[in-house]
Amino acid sequence: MSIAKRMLMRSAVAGVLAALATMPAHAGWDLLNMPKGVSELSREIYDMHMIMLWICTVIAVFTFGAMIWAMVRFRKSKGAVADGKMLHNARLEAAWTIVPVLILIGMAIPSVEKLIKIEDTSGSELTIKVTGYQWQWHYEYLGTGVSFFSRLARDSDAARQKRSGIDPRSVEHYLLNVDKPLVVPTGTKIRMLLTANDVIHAWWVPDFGMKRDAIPGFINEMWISVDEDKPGTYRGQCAELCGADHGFMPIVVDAKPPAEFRAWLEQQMAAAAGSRLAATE
Ligand SMILES: [Cu+2]
Repeated sequence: MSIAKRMLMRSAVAGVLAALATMPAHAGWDLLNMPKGVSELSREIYDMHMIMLWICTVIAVFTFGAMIWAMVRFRKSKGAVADGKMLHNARLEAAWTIVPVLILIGMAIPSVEKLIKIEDTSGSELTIKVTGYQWQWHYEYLGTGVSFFSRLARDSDAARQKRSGIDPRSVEHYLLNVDKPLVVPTGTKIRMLLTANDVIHAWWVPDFGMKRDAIPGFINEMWISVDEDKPGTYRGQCAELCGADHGFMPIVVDAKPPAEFRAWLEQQMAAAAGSRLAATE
């Protein structure tokens, strides 16, 4: 390589590095990765994802590095000639079979552990039945008499209508708000039973690390446990194309500390009992 060429190459590399270094930190790089989430499972899934990502990165750097090095170092223009003698190497072949097998086993063991944990709903303290409808969700707190529908917030619904004249940017959490959020306690293992009343839907809140299909005639199970120190509002959406308004059945979960949740549930139970009484009179 001539000196001029080499200098050009170096300044190009330096330019790219400088451009990367000066990129604003808020350019949304964290959005490239999966969210860490706020639940026990989501954190464990995130950690495992990162470990596997780094294993794959090291393997990629090593294999592509060796390949590129071999291609450049032994290129034809440099007069490289194929070595006719090295056609078979039993030791090398055994090594490149055994090492990947060990890596795969090492990755499979924690994966299976997590899969089993995801399916294990034992020891849950609360069961919520989630039913998907075209196009809203129904939540039922089993054994309490409390149940309600949760649908797209009316201001979003008004703004989304054709020629509504309402600027969607003026609506807070446009298409991501509901009239009545699902309320759950933090630090509690909650079993969720998922089904649907018409077509297949899927209940998905990314921050909980869990998504499951809601299928008519079937009951799917999953569990969540929101971190004790992370009460707040978490948003999700239906994740199974379920018809024309699939994009208009968001999920909002309000995670409250257990005491606050109990107070809320008692209030809802009293209201539900009151309306039952009124219906029978
Ligand atoms: Cu849907």
